[in-house]
Amino acid sequence: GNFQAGDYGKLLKKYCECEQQCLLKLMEDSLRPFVPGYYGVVQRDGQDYNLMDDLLADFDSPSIMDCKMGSRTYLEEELVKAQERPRLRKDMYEKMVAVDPEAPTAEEHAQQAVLKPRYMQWRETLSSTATLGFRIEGIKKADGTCNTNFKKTKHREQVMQALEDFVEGNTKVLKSYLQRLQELRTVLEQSEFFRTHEVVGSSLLFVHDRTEQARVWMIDFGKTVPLPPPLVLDHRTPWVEGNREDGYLWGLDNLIEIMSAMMPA
Ligand code: 4IP
Ligand code: MN
Repeated sequence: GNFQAGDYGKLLKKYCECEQQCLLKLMEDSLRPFVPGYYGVVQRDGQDYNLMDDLLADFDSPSIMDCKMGSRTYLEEELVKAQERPRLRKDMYEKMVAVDPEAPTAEEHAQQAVLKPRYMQWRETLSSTATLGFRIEGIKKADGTCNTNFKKTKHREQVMQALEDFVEGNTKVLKSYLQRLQELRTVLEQSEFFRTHEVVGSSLLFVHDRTEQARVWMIDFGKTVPLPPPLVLDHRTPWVEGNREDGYLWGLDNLIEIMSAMMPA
């Protein structure tokens, strides 16, 4: 897999230069409290890893949720690649058919393959990514039960139901999450890093436990890339090819709105 156990409280994640560059910059940015601490590159059995904080270390049987943020989950360069040298993806065709045998077009059925942007866009419209600017990727509860079956969790009510199930009706936990998301939004709106990067495929990691400690961090920066200066993003303007917008803050606005609506009056 992508991870290997580090020393206590630390985590080794398979080296990715893009992620390293982001983590290095984030250590100097106002977003630092919202990302795992980064400690450089280490080697194990000839493989390089980024060493970072294990965000779960301080929790006792944590409940965990991964929300992938943004209205677009692939980099614009994937579109260019798919045009210039199209690569037929059998694996993505198979993942598509497994969810919905009707989803591929006649041509895609004939070639038993799809292009990556087509697959990614299909996933975006099947889930809440396209309509809400975020999607739930997975939830692991304190009792160990895991649910990654959110591919078709699309509508506001479905998302709310999944969030409801995640916090198990605990208003204190919900309130802590909401506060943390509001703080994060304020910091994002002022962050130099955020203004100058396209943030794609990055997740918010939600963690709470029965002590009702609840935190949120930004994770996964493998597709977070610097913009060519002087280009900056507001992360709310709708994406059109070339503008590089990622819909991250639009998604966060929607997530905050949905969680607020879950709070008792
Ligand atoms: C995955 O699809 C995710 O979108 C991955 O994105 C993506 O990786 C994979 O592309 C794609 O197959 P499912 O989640 O539907 O399985 P992420 O890493 O953000 O979760 P990258 O990062 O490469 O776009 P391929 O090309 O790695 O298979
Ligand atoms: Mn992720």
